[in-house]
Amino acid sequence: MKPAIKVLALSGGVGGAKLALGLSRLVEPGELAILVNTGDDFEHLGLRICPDLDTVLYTLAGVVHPEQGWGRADESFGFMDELRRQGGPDWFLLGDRDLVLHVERTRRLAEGERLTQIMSEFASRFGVASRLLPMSDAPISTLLETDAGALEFQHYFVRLRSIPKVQKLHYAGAAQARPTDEVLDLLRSRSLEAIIVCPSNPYLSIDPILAVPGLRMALRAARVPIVAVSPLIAGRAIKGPTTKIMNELGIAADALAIARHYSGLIDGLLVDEIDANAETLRALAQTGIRVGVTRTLMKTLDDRERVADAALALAAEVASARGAGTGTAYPSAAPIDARSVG
Ligand code: FO1
Repeated sequence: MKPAIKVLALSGGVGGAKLALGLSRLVEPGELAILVNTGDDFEHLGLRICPDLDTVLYTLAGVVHPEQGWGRADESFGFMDELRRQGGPDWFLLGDRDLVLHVERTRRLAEGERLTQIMSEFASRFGVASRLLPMSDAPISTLLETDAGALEFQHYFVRLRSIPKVQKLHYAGAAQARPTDEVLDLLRSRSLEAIIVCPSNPYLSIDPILAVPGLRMALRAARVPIVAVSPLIAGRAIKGPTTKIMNELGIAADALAIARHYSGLIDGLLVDEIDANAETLRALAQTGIRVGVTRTLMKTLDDRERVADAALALAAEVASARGAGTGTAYPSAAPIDARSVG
């Protein structure tokens, strides 16, 4: 029998995958599920590419490229070299080993298999005990309206290096999509104890998940603490265009804006110690959200475990403040360097 899931993480690609790895090391094998953004997915060279799912898979399997945070560490580029020689589109790098996942996924989708089943089998072949759950089996595409026109995410992010100015975002296909039975069953299960929103881009990685009809409500209806880890440190994101997009959308890039963005969804927000000044903490306390503080930069494996530990400790605090009493996901005391406020 499969172990019961205790913790569900909501994640995009690189940053989210790092925290998911930390979480996976703090719970028993098989007790973590990761609900992954598929708004970055696209068709390229006739293949279905799912970058965030593959990034989380490679990270948990220990085969991810350590500097890039996506793709595989042990990789060759014979396919790309030949594609370039033949004049094919070479702006999106596909390593030879990585390519196998895209080819297999495309073949199996064409045969009618669901993305959830395919990713579950990839995960078990990679020896990953955690459950990888796409946010939906239906295709959803994050579209950015920019000063260079409407762009699919990978064209904006990789081909145009996030240079165009973003005016608006939408998630094409979301209205027709639905959460999978696997996700709904998990959210109804009595074993679930905490939901952690990873420090992924709120607009590009977490909002597409929340745009799947019924999913936001199902997350709240699970009645377990929901804790987000702020993706910002001193008003900057570690990687990617989070602050650039916030500025372009006219939103101040700070922890308060993240708390407001997730208002109505989260019970707790974990912020970096650099952001834990009296003024910010006072403003955050007024939102009614419980606040935890730790160093949120995740360079080493220890960092990932520390941030995961602080997020679970904050969830446990929310649960005990609610009077839920027993059975928190992480019943230990708050970690040494995680203070909590409010
Ligand atoms: N990111 C890049 O910056 N350049 C690439 O050529 C690239 C290729 C790529 C191939 C497979 C894959 O799974 C991810 C890839 N990424 C690449 C990363 C991806 O664009 C982003 O990290 C995510 O979509 C954002 O979460």
